[in-house]
Amino acid sequence: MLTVFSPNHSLHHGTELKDGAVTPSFENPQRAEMVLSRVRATQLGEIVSEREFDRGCYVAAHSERYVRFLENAWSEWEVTGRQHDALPLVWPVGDLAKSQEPGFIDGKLGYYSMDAGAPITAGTWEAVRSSANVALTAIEVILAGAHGAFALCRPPGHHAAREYMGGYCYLNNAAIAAQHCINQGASRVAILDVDFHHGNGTQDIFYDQADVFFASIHGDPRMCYPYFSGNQDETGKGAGLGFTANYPLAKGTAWETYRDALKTALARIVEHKPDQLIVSLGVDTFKDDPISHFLLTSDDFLSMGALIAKAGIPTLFVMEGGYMVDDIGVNAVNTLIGFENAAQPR
Ligand code: FKS
Ligand code: ZN
Repeated sequence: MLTVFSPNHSLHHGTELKDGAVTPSFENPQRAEMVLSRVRATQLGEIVSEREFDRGCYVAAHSERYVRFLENAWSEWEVTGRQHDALPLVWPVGDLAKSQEPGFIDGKLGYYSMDAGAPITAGTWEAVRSSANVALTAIEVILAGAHGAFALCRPPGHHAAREYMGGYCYLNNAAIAAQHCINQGASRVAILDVDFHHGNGTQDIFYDQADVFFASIHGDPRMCYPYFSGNQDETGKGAGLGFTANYPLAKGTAWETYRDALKTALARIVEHKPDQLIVSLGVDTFKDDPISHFLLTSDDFLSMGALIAKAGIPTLFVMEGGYMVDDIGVNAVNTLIGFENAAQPR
């Protein structure tokens, strides 16, 4: 299977608030390097760089003014004399949410975010743009006829909605790739999100669309981040009603229970008859993940890949979360190897 990777990911290395202090983010550059070296070590396949795409490909999944905010945020922050990471500290909620875009960067940061988990640094935009280009480059390989491909994206994307960032995410790489398929002529696409955290951003982007089916398996939002989305009764709205499916699972869930949810989700996906499947591949469902609460083992990821392959749909894997850095490479690549070994090449 082909892997697309960009060294530009390392331009982004942010901080987060943890236990009352500002510390280096769990979402660090080493994560992508560990996955890349495992791709090499297992000889998964060719590794290629991303190519450039039109900014219109990002605006297909996000609003124009949000993309403009991301492009300009660091320079607007820098002119205020601050050199540390730009983080929001105030958010519009309730009636305030209908407010207009503020003129000052501190206001814009809150206006375009869901939490303080997406720091903006000097290199963030370049890394974010490259990450989206990695996903777009890889989906074009699928559109050209490959049965599988791996977009080694960093930063991740599934918490980024049409008009906000959060949870380490800025542009929604999986959503941008899915909408690209539709814009290139696909009739239907499916996104399967197996990251431990609910893909609230992807859900938001496609909530009222019938052409992109979104299914997510994740920690129950009553107990787990992002807390405010991912319940079973969220199924879409308007034309998109019935085209979102959520499978919240309790903390402590291990493979047998997870596998049943995965089979159910995949059955729904097959029913949708998508031309392409995009998997938001977070491996923070691993038993030793420092910020998540499922109990999957490294071998379980092989089984996960095999089950996904059984759906028989051309599949793009897009890297999302996973914070046990020692095992992130094995777990991510096991999923891909499990898929490859079970897939029927076209
Ligand atoms: C729990 C604190 C939660 C934020 C977690 C963000 C998770 C991000 C992710 C992504 F794929 F986007 F990277 N902190 N103690 O893994 O979903
Ligand atoms: Zn996650």
